[in-house]
Amino acid sequence: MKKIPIIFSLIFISNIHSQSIVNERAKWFVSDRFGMFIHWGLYSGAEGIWKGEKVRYDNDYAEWIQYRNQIEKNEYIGLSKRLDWKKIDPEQWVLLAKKAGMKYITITAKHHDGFALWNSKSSNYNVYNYSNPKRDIMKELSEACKKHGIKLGFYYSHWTDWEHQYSWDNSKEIFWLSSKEYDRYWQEKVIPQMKELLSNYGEISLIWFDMWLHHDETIVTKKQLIQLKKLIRSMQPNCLINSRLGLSMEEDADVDFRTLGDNELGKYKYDYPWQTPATVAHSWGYNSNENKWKSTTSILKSLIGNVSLNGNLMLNIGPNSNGSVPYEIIKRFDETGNWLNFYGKSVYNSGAFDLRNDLHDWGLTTYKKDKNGKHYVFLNIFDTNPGKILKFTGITESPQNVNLLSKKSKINLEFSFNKAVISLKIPEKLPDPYVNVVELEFDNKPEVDVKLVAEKKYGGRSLNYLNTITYQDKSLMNKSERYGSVPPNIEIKDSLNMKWKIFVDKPSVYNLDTSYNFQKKITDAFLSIKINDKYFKHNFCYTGKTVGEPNQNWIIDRFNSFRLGQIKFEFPGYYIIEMKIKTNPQNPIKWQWLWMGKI
Ligand code: FHN
Repeated sequence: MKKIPIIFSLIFISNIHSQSIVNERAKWFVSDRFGMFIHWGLYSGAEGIWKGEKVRYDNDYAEWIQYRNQIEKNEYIGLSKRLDWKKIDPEQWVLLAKKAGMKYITITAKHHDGFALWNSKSSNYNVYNYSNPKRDIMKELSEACKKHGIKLGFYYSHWTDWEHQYSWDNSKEIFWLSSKEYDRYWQEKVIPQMKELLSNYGEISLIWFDMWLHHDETIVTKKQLIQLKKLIRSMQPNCLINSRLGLSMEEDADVDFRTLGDNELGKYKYDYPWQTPATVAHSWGYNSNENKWKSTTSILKSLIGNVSLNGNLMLNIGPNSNGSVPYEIIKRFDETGNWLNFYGKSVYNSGAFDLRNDLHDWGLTTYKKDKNGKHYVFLNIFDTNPGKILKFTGITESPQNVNLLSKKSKINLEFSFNKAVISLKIPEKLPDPYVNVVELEFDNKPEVDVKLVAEKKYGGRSLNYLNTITYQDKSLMNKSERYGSVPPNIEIKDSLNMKWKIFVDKPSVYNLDTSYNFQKKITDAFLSIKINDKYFKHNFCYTGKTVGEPNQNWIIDRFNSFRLGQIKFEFPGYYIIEMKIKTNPQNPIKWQWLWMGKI
């Protein structure tokens, strides 16, 4: 796949938070942050089981049952009789979204099975023809969304369609399909159906395509995708389009937001809009065998985690054959909505702060500027036992106010500020069982020092390859291996110099330890450290091997920790730690970290 530099045509510098590459259309999207995904269709009548057999394939995606269990079309359509048309009520889905604090809904108007959930004039294979009484689910949903102030988006499976004779049905590797035939499907079904969806259901906030490969790797041509995109732009200019159209954000600056992989949470901060589609358990469509429900805390952490990197979360429900959703979902959505009612400030209209989001170990930071021009940095505390004093490193000016948010009223917190560290006095009992939020209030956007390494909960600092003063390229690191028993490390075959910056807010003494793997017994490889005028030197020692997993007969390189000495900081202030590692290609070192443990 070719990489083309990003040239964004419509650039809007948001003054709400720090996300800078957002076009006019997508302003609402980066404010709303939290949406509902709905997977519902004929497959919901099967509920993950066909003729007594569970859906085949280990991912248990119940909406794939027609394809996985090789169900003939005429039998599959019979599932429409299992759908309980008296009970199915799309308004209930909208009310659930609202209660959960979600601001938009994306529904599978047509999933891969090719069955349209509206009265489609371009294909008989639609809900109107197979419901009793005749229903247009998209009409009902769009009306309910309008009534309750929720934005509506349509999921449309454009690439894959298991119904149309000339579409891609995931088995064309065996059964040949020409580009000309595929284009027939495109012009006969995709384009006319898209016209219907964009004409008959009022304002559509987004079209969510689901081609998880770049178009180069599929039968779809760029020309077809551009045709589709132009159609949407001409019929509903405000409607957003996601990157699973098949054109990446890099290739086409006119794509509005990037969709990460299924359940793939953000790892990096992006300045353009992006979103994770996620499930509460695993399957998207209702699966009666589902049993791995994510907790409310983990849902909140996923949402906050994405917002702390400028991202959105769209969380899925799979209603069953009578349109209702399991209690497990209702419970979690109630709890999430209840949390957002009180702490939603840190999520809605908020985004990434200017410090690294993994700087602190107590949780994650989000940021916003409110309507009155006040700036808020939110400390979303995931740690349920953060201790009496919680330290925030990196802001170099004192906040005007520090409040712990709570369901009753804000609790003003005592705090002290020392150049780059804000120390907050945390009450013995925290108000929230899921995630607690402290807001730091400033009149102006606070200045930061992005180079600092923060103190861990128990007073130590872990200095590694990724938090040095100069940015280090993560791709050069060895990833963890063997189920994580070999930790991530940087391999040094010659020499490497690293520098870190810390701020010590009180006189203190630290032990210095380092962890590495080294497989030579006699060597001149060494590590040296300089802090102020003090030097530490260490000759690398043989660390050997160890058994990776008891009784499983595999052996891994050992990473051991070695004490280098002690360092005393007599005065508060900024300090630079310089480390040099020297070896040669015959004696490579896999270095992990330098630990400064407060005594
Ligand atoms: O195959 C689909 C799957 O059924 C589901 O719709 C998800 C949602 O993101 N998208 C596809 C896989 O990535």
